[in-house]
Amino acid sequence: NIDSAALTALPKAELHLHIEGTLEPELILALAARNGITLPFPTLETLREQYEFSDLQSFLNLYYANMAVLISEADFADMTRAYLARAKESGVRHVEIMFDPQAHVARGVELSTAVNGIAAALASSEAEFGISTGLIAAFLRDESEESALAVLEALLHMRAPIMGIGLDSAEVGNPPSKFVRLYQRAKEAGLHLVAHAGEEGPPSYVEDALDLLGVERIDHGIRAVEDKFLIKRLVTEQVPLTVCPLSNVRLRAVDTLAAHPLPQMIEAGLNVCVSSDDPAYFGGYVGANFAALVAEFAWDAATVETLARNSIRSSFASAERKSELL
Ligand code: ES4
Ligand code: ZN
Repeated sequence: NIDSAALTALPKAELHLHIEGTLEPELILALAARNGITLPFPTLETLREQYEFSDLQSFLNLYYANMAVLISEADFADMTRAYLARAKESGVRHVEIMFDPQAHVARGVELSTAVNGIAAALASSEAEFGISTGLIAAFLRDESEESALAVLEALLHMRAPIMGIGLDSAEVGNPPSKFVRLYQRAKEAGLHLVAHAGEEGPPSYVEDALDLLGVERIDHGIRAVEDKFLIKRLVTEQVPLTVCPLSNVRLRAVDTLAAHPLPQMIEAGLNVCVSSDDPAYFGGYVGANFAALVAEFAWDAATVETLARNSIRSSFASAERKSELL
């Protein structure tokens, strides 16, 4: 069994992280006070009582409600800096951060406020935290493709410093086929392509994200294990899967950590790595995800090293940065 200091010292890339999901309850209340916002759950005690989820949607409801405290560039910058400080404690050396532009625009917050606030914190990340960064605009799959296209055009027009696009929010009933034009446009613009698939949705969504959207990475992908032909393909193509064990437990995508498919995914030769998803909501950052896995499965150093190395290899970091971290 690898000890926690050795775990932290291993260079890791976090490839599946929603920055809005890093808002800790304390920061939510501090930002609410700063902005004069009254929340439905205005105390730490009542807010914390809401963090028990039955599925993805029950979490998304709270996640979107809590975003109401993000008003100014400083709010977005403070949230991002707080995440980077926590990520550093987990030994994260590179992060590709998703944000949900449509969720902020829908609340009347300017796109530039969200983008500039997050970008301001990312600009000093290497110097301040030793963490290289990239930004990914994630689109809400329960909204229309037209809405996503309009926001993507606005991001391109303002030359937002994004490296790619993603697809998140309520999966079932919102298949990849809904977003073919969005992904075509992003590819034309030279952006990297990722999408959530196979979190709650069926294995066919994973296949369609690859074939219809051309994604380079799958976020989650755990339900791929239900389809042996798909597993074979994902192994052959070494498609990166960003697996989030504590998220899957808390959103009831799996019954228990012991029942999580990650060990069988590793065994099958899939290119898996570990991320925290929405760490303020799911019980911890990357370090806590690794610690829970090591405790549950009694992994040796070699298994953990493979997962950490996979995360760096599967990142969109420069070849130079990758070789620094490998
Ligand atoms: C998300 Cl865990 C998860 N799944 C889908 N969409 C999301 N947005 C934020 N967290
Ligand atoms: Zn996610």
